[in-house]
Amino acid sequence: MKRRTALTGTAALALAASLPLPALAQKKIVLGFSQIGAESEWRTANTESIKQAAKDAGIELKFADAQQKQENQIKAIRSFIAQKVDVIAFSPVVESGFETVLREAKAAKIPVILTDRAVNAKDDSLWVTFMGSDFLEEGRKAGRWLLDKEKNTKGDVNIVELQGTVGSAPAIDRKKGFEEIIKTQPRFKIVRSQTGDFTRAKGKEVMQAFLKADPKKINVLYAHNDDMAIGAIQAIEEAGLKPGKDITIISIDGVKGAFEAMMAGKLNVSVECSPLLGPQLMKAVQDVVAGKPVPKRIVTQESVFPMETAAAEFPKRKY
Ligand code: GYE
Repeated sequence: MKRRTALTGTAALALAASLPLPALAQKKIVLGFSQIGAESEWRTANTESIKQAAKDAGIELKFADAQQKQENQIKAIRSFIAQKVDVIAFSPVVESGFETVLREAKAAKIPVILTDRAVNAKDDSLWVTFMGSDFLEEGRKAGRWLLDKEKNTKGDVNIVELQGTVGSAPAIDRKKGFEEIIKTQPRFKIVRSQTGDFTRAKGKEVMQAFLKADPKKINVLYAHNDDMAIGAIQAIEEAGLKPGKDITIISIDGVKGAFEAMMAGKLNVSVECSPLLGPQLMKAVQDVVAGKPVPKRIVTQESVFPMETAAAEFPKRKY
């Protein structure tokens, strides 16, 4: 017993001696992060992941919530530049209009990391890396699931679409990817398409309007995220219809709320989009500060969860 303790003590001393002193004395990395807002369950999980990962990595996080407004994000980025943070990261609410402020960060020699959503600026030297999902592929997965589900049916399939925030990368690409697949079979028709801004409240409101306009014709709802689908489910029930049966519902994210809806038989499928970007963001921040190379694009790996798999998957879900 005694001998073991002694050995452990020696080992501990040796370990302490081998630690490079400058590493202990190094100052904390400061990361400025501009978050979009708190519009969805996805976003809340993303914020938690980033805050927790910063804590775990010993990185000082300056967190700013833009409340879904681009002007607030631009202000936050300018303030991070003024504070001379080590790295700036942000999730751009929309794709366009960030060049000027990105150039300001570059001029101040502060590296920028894009997380979750992309920008459409031509000059890709304005950011070090972009980490997040492949939204185009998510849209395709949604489309493929629907084509497969309807493979033995005949006649028109009328689809209504709830789009995400206008001008945002996920809204643009999830629409494009879905359309790319369904247009291979002309009987699949998007009869109405409108933004629900990624929120439950807006999803419900727009679905109510869709139902009023065409009460009998809607076969499928394609929602760009789970929250809008959940809002729409309420509207469908209030209209006296059965969500998941009278109207097939497809959405994206795979948050817990979607799993609950699937287990209740009200949502048919959710295409996974992981918000747990915190750990890989902190790793990239550390690498960038250490001058190590980071890949220009880091893609999140994701699955598709049909209703039938929900009960088995639910206990494993982390967001
Ligand atoms: O799907 C949605 C959120 O940018 C991937 O934003 C994200 C999307 C996510 O509000 O729920």
